[in-house]
Amino acid sequence: NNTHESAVTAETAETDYDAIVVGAGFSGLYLLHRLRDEFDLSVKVIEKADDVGGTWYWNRYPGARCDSESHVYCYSFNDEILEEWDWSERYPEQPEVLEYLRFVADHLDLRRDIDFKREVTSAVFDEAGGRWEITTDDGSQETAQYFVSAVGCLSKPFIPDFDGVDSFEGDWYHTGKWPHEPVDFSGKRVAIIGTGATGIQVIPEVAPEAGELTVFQRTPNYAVPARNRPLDDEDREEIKRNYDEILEKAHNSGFGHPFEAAHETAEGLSREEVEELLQPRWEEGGFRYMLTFGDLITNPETNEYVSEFIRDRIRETVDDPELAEKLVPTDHYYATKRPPLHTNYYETFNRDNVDLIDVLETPIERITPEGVRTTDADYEFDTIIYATGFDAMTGTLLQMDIRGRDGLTLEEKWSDGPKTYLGLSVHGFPNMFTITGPQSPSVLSNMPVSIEHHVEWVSETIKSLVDRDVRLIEPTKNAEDAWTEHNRQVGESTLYTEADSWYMGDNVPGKPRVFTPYVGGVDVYHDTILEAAEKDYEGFELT
Ligand code: FAD
Ligand code: N01
Repeated sequence: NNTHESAVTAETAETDYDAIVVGAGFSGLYLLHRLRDEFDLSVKVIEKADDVGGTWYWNRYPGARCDSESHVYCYSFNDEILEEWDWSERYPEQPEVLEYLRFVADHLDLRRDIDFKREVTSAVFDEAGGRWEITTDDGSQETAQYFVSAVGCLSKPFIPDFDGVDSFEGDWYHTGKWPHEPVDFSGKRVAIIGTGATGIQVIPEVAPEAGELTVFQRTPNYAVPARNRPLDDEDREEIKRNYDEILEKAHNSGFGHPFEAAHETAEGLSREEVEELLQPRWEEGGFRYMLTFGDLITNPETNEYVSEFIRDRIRETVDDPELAEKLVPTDHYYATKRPPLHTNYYETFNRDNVDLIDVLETPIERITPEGVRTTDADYEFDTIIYATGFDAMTGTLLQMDIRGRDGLTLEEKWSDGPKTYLGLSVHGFPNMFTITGPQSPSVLSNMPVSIEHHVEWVSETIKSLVDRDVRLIEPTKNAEDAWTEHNRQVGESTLYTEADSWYMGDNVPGKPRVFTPYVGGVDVYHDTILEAAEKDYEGFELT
């Protein structure tokens, strides 16, 4: 038996709260409601921003918009909220999602238990007291029996370590920490570095306003048309009439969207037959295209067909054939890096004021006071936009100094990559839970669905343990090892591990190369965590 002998036999020491939650985005808001209003527990949420919203508070760049469809990019737990809130577009823009989360916070009277403008700097497990001590940037400390991280998977902006970033004399921004005031690009010489989901949204918005726009691309990306459109009353009524069914489908699907793959495989079909199946999905737009075939991420033959269809559309759209070839991805399978949706992305490269620099051919050497130096030339800019992504999935968690039993830091524990049980808990860190933690479906799903599954599981667990006077819950090392191994095996049975991506930690130099999200499917995963709870927390030690 590998389980840890609890050194603590005394009663749990007094605590300020039953639970302290870090973060007031989708996850933290719902946790607060569940723990406080459903289960009558004492909770404090600590949030470093000055408002709720998380992702939608920070990512205010032009063009920031959801890729999930609005009617499922929301909470499903409250009928009043579902009934009262009306979405204006198929994919909501950042201000609308932020407004929605503000509406939820007001509707459920959440703000009174959130401390804004406080950043958690450390969380230390006090073994003798069987409680967590949480310290914030103002030097104050509070204690709780449970410590729940709701800090998000994409909340630590990443800027490459170019020499001279701070020497740039113009204005510069990271998309994930965008100012609250509008940024004026009119007539300016603007650089955008990065062509991930963010770059692909911001580039078409900045191009018409800027004097000149230069895009620095390292890896060409496959983008599928979003085909956004306004929703009218008829659309909304239709959705609301069928809401129970739609949400039920989303919650029981592989990706948290209310649709599944239309066809099993493209293997054995002719190119013409495949194209006939892809074309209507392409016309519909959005993630439905990705789910034309069920074996997209396990079968290279299927994937090649689906990838080639996108490549052909890029070649059709971009007027200059040489430029088109630079935009055509060939180094990775479609969807093995997060697949973006676009509105006029490829079309933007037909504009006279837009240039593309291939930084694989001519890498960026440094940022200069005037602009960007590549191995080929010096470019001068008034503004640089870093659309260079995030230290994803583990970055924000590890930014807090989290210490478990025997003073072990989470950073030490995860030095070879994250190890968890069910993506929710870590051996050596009793009474700690991670919403959308590594090794859970999280970023491979429509996230509000995965967030609801986690929040419901964690809040019900805490409630049941408090009622039963259980002091500590901690996964066993065996259970953690087995989950980590399972996670690795499922990841390696797909094409994901062949691409350089932030799913694998490749974007941050020095990060261990491990496939981090769980790819077994939202539905399968949800059944797994429910079953563990039903079997009186199988894989956990309760003391
Ligand atoms: P977050 O929204 O990231 O909230 C975490 C909060 O924790 C933040 O407010 C942060 O300030 C706070 N915090 C972090 N560390 C600390 C600390 N130490 N102390 C105090 N506070 C702290 N997902 C989809 O499913 N569909 C989409 O279409 C989609 N679009 C996206 C678009 C963009 C631009 C980005 C960046 C992400 C997108 N996502 C999308 C993912 C998105 O992050 C999730 O859907 C969801 O918003 C995450 O909610 P969360 O509450 O878990 O985390
Ligand atoms: O970040 P990314 P993102 N030199 O890491 C490039 C969610 N999201 O902010 O591909 C030059 O994907 C890097 O190049 P390469 C979504 O989950 C959702 O765009 O590594 N370039 C890449 O092009 C998404 O996946 C939505 O070669 C460098 C770019 O910067 C996640 O957030 C919208 C570089 C970073 O792309 C992150 O997306 C937006 C360097 N040194 C975001 N380092 C929607 O749902 C990095 N790059 C709509």
